[in-house]
Amino acid sequence: MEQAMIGFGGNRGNSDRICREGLARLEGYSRIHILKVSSLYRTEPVGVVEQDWFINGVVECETSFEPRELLDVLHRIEDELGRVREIRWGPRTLDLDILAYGRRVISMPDISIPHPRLHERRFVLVPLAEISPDWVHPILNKSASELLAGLSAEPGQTVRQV
Ligand code: PH2
Ligand code: MG
Ligand code: MG
Repeated sequence: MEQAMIGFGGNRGNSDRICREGLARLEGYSRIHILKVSSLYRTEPVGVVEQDWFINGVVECETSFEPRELLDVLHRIEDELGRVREIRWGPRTLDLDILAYGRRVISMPDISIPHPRLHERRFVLVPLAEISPDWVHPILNKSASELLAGLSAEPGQTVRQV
C-alpha cells in the first residue's frame, strides 16, 4: 500500500455534488481507502481567468494501485461524471489529479508526479495543508505549510472555504 494525495476540482454543473460523487466513486474501489478529505473551497480560476470559480479540495488515500493504474481510475471517474476533454485549463465538470504518490518522482510525457504545479497553486496548497501540513514535497523538501507560507500574496488566487 502506498499513500497518495489526490486533488479534485470542477466548475461546471453542481460542482459541490459532483466532487462528492467523485470521492464516493473513488472510495468504491476496494484498492483505494480514503484517509482524509479536506474541506471544499471556492477558488478563483487560475490560467484561463474568463471562467466560473472552481470548487477544489484534496484527499489523502492509501492504495495498492500503481500510479498509472490510479491515473486510469481517475480518468474513468472523470469520464463517468461527464467530463469532456476540452481546452487546457478551461472549464471542467470534474478534474482528478494525482498530486503525490508516496515520495516517488515520476516524469514521463503522460504522468508527472509530484504534480508539476502543485507548489505554486493556492487552490491545492490550502486544502493540502489543511489535512496534511507536515506532508513533505519529495523534490523541494518543503512541507505543505512551508510551501503555502512561501506563496506571495499576489492577486488572482483567492481561496475561500465553502
Ligand atoms: N484547474 C486547472 C486550471 N485552473 N483553477 C482553479 N481555481 N482550480 C482548478 O482546479 C484549476 C484551475 C487545470 O487543471
Ligand atoms: Mg487533470
Ligand atoms: Mg488539474
